[in-house]
Amino acid sequence: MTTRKILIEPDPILRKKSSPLQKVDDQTRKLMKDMLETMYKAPGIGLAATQIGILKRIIVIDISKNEEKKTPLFLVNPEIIFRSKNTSVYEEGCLSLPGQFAEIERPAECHLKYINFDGKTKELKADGLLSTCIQHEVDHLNGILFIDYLSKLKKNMIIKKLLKQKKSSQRIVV
Ligand code: GNR
Ligand code: NI
Repeated sequence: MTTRKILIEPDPILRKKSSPLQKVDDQTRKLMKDMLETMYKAPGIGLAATQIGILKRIIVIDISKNEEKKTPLFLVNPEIIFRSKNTSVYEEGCLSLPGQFAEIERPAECHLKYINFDGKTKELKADGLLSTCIQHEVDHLNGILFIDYLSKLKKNMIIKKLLKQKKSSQRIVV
């Protein structure tokens, strides 16, 4: 397995819409394993292919806390087929927005249709953190970041800060 580089906002690739896959083949499975390793290493609880610069509709998630009992989810072509009217608020972070956190309100429950690691069509009912994480990741596939739900002022402040961090890190010559 190989870990990949995670793109940081502002990056135009993070704003692109990803395309669905025709099938889950060995190359897809290799990519999903690399995504999972990249996510665990970061560490994060979810990762969209968009974040490593691959514009395909693939997500990996593992919200388990226990390091020993890993429960990875591989989601190909995820489609949210139900969103609850009631909402919940979570403090969200994003590996593409390092050091930035904000409370985001989203539908509390969602139902998902997707293709699993073995290429089978499945459905999943999610609530709590898993529901939030799924919605956060599906947003990535559509070029949306959680800062898009904040006021223009807050969003622009975060983007400015990240750009500054990027420029200063680029000045360091190894
Ligand atoms: O690691 C992550 N934590 C997190 C916390 C609350 C809501 C969403 C997330 S996803 C994030 C990893 C990430 O950036 N996925 O795209
Ligand atoms: Ni994210």
